[in-house]
Amino acid sequence: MDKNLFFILAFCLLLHGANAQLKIGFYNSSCPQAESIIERVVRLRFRNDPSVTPALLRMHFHDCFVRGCDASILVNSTRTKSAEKDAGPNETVRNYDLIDAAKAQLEAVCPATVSCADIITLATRDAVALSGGPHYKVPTGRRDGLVSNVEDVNLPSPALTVPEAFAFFGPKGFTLVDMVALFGGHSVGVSHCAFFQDRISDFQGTGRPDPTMDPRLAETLLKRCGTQSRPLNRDPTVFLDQGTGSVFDNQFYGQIRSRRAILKIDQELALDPSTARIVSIFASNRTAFNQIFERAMIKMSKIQVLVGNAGEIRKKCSVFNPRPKGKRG
Ligand code: HEM
Ligand SMILES: *[C@@H]1O[C@H](CO)[C@@H](O)[C@H](O)[C@H]1NC(C)=O
Ligand SMILES: *[C@@H]1O[C@H](CO)[C@@H](O)[C@H](O)[C@H]1NC(C)=O
Ligand SMILES: *[C@@H]1O[C@H](CO)[C@@H](O)[C@H](O)[C@H]1NC(C)=O
Ligand SMILES: CC(=O)N[C@H]1CO[C@H](CO)[C@@H](O)[C@@H]1O
Repeated sequence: MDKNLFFILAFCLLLHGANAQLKIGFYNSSCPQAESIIERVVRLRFRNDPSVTPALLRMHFHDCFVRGCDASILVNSTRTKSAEKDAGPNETVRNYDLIDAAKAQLEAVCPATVSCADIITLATRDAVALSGGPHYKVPTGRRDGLVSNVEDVNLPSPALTVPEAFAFFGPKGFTLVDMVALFGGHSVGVSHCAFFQDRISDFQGTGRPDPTMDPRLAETLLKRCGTQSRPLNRDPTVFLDQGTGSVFDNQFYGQIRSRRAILKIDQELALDPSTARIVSIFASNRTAFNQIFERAMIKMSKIQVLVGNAGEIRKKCSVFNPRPKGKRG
């Protein structure tokens, strides 16, 4: 190849590469209303149902930790192919319809422009602020993935130890401090009894509750959930933050310091020597928690993102765009 042509080509690739990244206000000119349309959809929903915040936070986490933040969690399974939605941990992820509603409004104003991955990211950011959490500027420009496999879902179990949990977070670029801040997501929302039932009665075959749990809490939960061998019929839910379960604040950390965590992993954060001090700082300093949480959420929103011409901009978030030719993974 001609040497000059080579350099011109290389330079173009470089420019293109430099362009292809997430930016604050990526839709400023292509769809100036994008962020305000999403904010409005979330605000109207929040008014009737403040649990939209935990629903979106968990959806965002489950999306980003499986194949990156590419909206692969939104894709419906088909007759021949089970998507991420069908994995056990996604059973209780909700509010897919809110993403679809925002997408429909965006398609009407700026067709084929705003990705479903960005809708999840922005909607989560807005919901957190509505629940009392920090409002952060999050970069956009994510593209939607072309693959969603049920077998790819490998999310951590709530019975993990802190080192085991960090084995999930560390390789994705998070520090221990980031990880503890991300668990602050559990400041809002609920858990079904099934995820902690083993802690409240016959813990590890001892015939007694988990000794790391406040006995009064174990008693309350036992009344609500039933025992492990005789759980109550409909798997009920309890707030993960026993202080202010629907407000996004730092009280979750105070609760877990008082042995009032619902999930085993949440309790471990307060007990493990590697994280106890971080928990105590977050418990006493809401500003510090908010700052680190923001930073960690922005980091999470950048995991393995598709940018530039990679992936696609889905027209409907629950189905891949039709492809006349070729295959999908
Ligand atoms: C090792 C990491 C984690 C584990 C094992 C874990 C586990 C769980 C479990 C078992 C539930 C209860 C689900 C249910 O019963 O429906 C839950 C709920 C929740 N998780 Fe996590 N989680 C982790 C990390 C995170 C992170 C990083 C976030 C977000 C930043 C998050 C946000 C939430 C929220 C908001 C809920 C409440 C959902 C609702 O009310 O619908 N979790 N988590
Ligand atoms: C979009 O506008 C905001 C606010 O004026 C600005 O901070 C941001 O840098 C802009 N982004 C782009 C990509 O133009
Ligand atoms: C709380 O954290 C903020 C932000 O990190 C810091 O500037 C402030 O000094 C801390 N406050 C106290 C009382 O430690
Ligand atoms: C995907 O599944 C949901 C829930 O079953 C449904 O409401 C939605 O219409 C489906 N999407 C498409 C494009 O068929
Ligand atoms: C919304 C959704 O598709 N949830 C599915 C998650 O996976 C379970 C099976 O593990 C299905 O029963 C749910 O329907």
